[in-house]
Amino acid sequence: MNEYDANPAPELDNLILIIKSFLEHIEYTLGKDKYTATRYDAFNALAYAVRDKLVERWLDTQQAYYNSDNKRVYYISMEFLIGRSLINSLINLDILEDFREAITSLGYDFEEIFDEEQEAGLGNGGLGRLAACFLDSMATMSIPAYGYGIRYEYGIFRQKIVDGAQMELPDNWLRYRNPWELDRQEHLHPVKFYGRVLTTTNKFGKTVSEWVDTEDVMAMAYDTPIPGYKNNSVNTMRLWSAKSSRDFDLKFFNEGNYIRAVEKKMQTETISKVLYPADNVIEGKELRFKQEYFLASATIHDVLYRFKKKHTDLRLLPDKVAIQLNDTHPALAIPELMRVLLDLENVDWDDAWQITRKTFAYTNHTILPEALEQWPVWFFEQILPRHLQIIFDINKYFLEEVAKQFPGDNARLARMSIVEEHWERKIRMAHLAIVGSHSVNGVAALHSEILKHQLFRDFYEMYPERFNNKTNGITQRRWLKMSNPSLSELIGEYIGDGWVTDLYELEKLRAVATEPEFAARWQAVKKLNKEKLAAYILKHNCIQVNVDSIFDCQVKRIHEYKRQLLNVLHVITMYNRIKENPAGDFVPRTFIFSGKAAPAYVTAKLIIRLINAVATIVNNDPEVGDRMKVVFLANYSVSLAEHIFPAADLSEQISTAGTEASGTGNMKFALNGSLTIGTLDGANIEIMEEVGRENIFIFGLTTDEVNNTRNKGYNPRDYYSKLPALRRVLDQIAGGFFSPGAPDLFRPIVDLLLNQGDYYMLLADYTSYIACQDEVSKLYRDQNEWTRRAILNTAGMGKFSSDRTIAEYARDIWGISPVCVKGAESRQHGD
Ligand code: T68
Repeated sequence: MNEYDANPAPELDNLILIIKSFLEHIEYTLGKDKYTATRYDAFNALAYAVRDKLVERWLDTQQAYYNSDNKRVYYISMEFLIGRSLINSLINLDILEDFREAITSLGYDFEEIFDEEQEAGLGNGGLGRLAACFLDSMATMSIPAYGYGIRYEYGIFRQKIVDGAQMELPDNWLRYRNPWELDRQEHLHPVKFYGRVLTTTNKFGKTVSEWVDTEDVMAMAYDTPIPGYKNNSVNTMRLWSAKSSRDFDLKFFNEGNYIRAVEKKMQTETISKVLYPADNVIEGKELRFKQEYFLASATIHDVLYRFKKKHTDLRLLPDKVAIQLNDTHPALAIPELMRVLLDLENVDWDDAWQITRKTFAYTNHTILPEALEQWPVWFFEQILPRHLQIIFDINKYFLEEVAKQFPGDNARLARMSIVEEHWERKIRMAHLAIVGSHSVNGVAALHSEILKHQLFRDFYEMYPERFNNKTNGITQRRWLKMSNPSLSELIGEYIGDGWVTDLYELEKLRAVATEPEFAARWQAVKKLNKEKLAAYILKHNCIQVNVDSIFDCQVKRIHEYKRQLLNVLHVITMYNRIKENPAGDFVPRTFIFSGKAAPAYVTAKLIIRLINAVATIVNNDPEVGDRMKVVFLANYSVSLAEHIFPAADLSEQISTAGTEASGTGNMKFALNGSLTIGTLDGANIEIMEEVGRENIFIFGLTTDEVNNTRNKGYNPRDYYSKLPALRRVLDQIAGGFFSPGAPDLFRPIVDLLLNQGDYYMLLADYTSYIACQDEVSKLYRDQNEWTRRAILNTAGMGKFSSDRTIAEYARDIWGISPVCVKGAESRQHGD
């Protein structure tokens, strides 16, 4: 072969193919030409060109799963907080640079096109984002997995700040189009509601139940491909959308009242309209209950449909199917599987129960009482009457078991019952989930211990083998490689790219943490990222921040237990110190807050107003200058988070010990080289273990101390009397210093702390928090030492890859091994 025989420029061929695909989508998919195509059209054409690439691998993957007949896992979640998909897909398919070159050659600004993508905000916070990280990890690890959820028409609301207060706007994310999804008109399942149960005896003398006179809603599937990182695997996220049934149409439209019929049709379709916007609280609304059953039922039918393509014996189900419940929200899948097995498949109770228990596993994400689901029995009576019978039967057999193991312990029976009998009768969904699963896990070591020894203590005594821990993780593909390209490149230069699929590789950074050139470049990257965030802040908040100040960030949902208010107490303390000593030498800080409050959560919304009110006073005080700025970034979302983490110096993880199940933002910050100031709560403890006690700022009461202090009788007023600096801050808030036009505006906040018991113990932790913040400032003066510790933080993040978490789920809970997918080359060669 001579040089003329070889393809002269395969790269060029490739570019031409990309350009061709892009232009064809502009013309044939979107019906535009170069004169009429907008930037948004360019985004869509690009997304379709990428989707074409995904689809080829997707089909191969699904075929490989079918052929291998390995066990599969179904991750059912009411939330998937996916964020944007374009860059992530380009990275995972390893075609980012080719596409960048091709699209840039057409005269487009690649970054501007990315920014056109609407993000899929189908989640509230940690729980929904965890589900999205898990999808990425499962695909990357070639695990035969499916994410099942709801295709909400409206995702998490968009937050605007108007006069310092949160305003909610609808997130109509599907208004234009969603280029990533494929509608599967053929995958329709009827989901039944209401009706009554007919009980008869069949010819063998067996009691049979039939759920009749139901109102059916159709669940229609929309599939989104989830690519693994450079491995040819593409998994599926299947989201259900509610459509009224044809039967429904016939019944109501034939009645002749056309408008009324259309109205009713719209009503049934509201099931998948909107995501409930509360994080860590449950609003006991009927629509939410219906959403949960809608997801559970459609998914169970789909799972069984797929299982039956290959198998007939339902007793094999647990060998072929694992179902992971993302909190109790989809736990109605347990009685639904029982119902299908008992009533439709004629399986007897004992077998059905064995199958069900071996198939399900439950993850708990919170111990806050207001977030534990309990549905009124009368909801079931009206909406799911057959499920109520089944749950009562499950409970009956379960309590018999309890009574056998703990004879005469009636208090225990009442505590453990799936049915709460006090006041209004309710079904305790967590108890149902524990009893109906073979595995119950918490999401960080401390949290899992609290489950075993406090929240679910009785259950742990009875079923110790069911309880286990799976410390959360995050995907480094999105939270480092994609969102922090400069740092990724720097790391790559020194230790290679192994960390992208094996995060423990970051340990190699320890060896270069003090190498001057590496450290200097590390600092330069951080500065660059801070400059980018500063530009964002200037554009959106009209605040000029000092990029040499500490970027001190607390970004997460606004919740009392997360204690944004404690952070505000520090902000005001620092402000007062500057005012008392204007010529003092202060280490400058930029306090960055971002996060949404549930629309009905009055205190959380007031905290947002307080942050903005404090910002107004501090930022406009000439005496303060650029030593201190307070910024509230509106509309916290996955895309905004991707800007913030790379630019942060300090990560605020300051929840009351024992309240934050894990936290995952803590991991994203540390991965991007921020130092953490935190309590011994959730995964902070494990972060401390991994990065070293000397490389993290720990303060505050421990979980035991919190409990003891509470039991002894905590009096927040003691702190108010004892601590003049704290007293001054609280008096300023209560007295209208930050709300000159409305002096009583923030009084309720101080009232919570001083007169209503300060449930989350901010005042008890104030002194140690402020002292710890002083340590932070002191260290920041020593940039070399700060940088060394920042590098050691990144280096210690290996454990917090969601790949590790998923490997543990797969091994300990699911019993699933990977199914590798051959690449396109081998497909062409037919092997
Ligand atoms: C979070 N929970 C935990 N709940 O708060 C956090 N709740 O510590 C943990 O890291 C994360 O889960 C992942 O495990 C939530 O995010 C919710 O969003 C939620 C939504 C609806 C109802 C109740």
